[in-house]
Amino acid sequence: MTNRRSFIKKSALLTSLLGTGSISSLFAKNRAFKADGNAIIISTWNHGIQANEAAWQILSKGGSSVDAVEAGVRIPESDPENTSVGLGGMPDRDGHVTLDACIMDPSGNCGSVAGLEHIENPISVARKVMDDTPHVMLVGDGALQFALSEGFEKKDLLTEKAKKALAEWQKKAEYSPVINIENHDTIGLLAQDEAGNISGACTTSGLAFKMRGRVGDSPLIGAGLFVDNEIGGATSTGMGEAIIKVAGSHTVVELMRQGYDPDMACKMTIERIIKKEPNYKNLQVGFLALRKDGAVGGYALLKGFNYAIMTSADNNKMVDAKFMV
Ligand code: SD4
Repeated sequence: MTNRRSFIKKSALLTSLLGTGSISSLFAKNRAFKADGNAIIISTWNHGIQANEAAWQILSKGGSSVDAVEAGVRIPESDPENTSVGLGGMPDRDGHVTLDACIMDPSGNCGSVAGLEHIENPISVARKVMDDTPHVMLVGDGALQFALSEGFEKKDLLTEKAKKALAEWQKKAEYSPVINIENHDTIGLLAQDEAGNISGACTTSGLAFKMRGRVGDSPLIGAGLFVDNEIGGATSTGMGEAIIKVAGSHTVVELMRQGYDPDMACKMTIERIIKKEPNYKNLQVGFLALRKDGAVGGYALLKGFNYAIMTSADNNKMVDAKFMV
């Protein structure tokens, strides 16, 4: 019996136990969204289009979802024009570009780095932490030391564009990290390979002009990313502090386990955030979810969140997420 069949069987059993309606009919409804084959990729924001293309290169050759998610998010990481991730990311308020990233594979293995400086592709360092150390997470100088020992090149990641933006911000230096739809574009990417296995990656430079040492949701397994290959995966973008409070991505996956479809699981997680954040109208949070049967969904707190879905070599498109407010 294939994993997919046994998953559907288990889920159907679970659903009948919970009395939440028919999960297999939900699957049937959403499956139409997928082209032939299992491979599917979803990722946050417009830069997801290029990231998906790179991930597709791996999947279309029969590669694994974990290789695909890593290859995908390396594209925006290496783009100096992209100011929220990797090279060209906005610095903290003292002028340091500090990067956060994590990766999770279908076996539940995970790797993460936080506050990593001078390395263009933190996702690949996170992958090395996962593959080559007994640990899940390395931070700051320790993460840099590890990266250098693995042969990663040390670089200055602060571009002229980011320097200018910092100088502009320093004129007032008002530290009020309210994130809105214009100024953030962390990439979270989920992929399912031809074998049906799901992995995820998430990478960011975090909030622009953040306090030195501040870490958001993106490198935290369960907050910025979570994958359970029996059920599906989820990833997030937006105000990390709000996402961490509800262990956002883990919550989305657990809601899918209970039988909610990906859109609804993301929406219900945002409802939890709203309950805990009196200031919710001034912050943006978006979730993406990919279920084991290939159904996908996304939901945001505010209008403006979009994501890229790729289901075949010639089907890679942007979708506007539904939103609460
Ligand atoms: C963070 N979630 O560090 C990230 C920010 C983000 O695009 O999504 N930026 O809180």
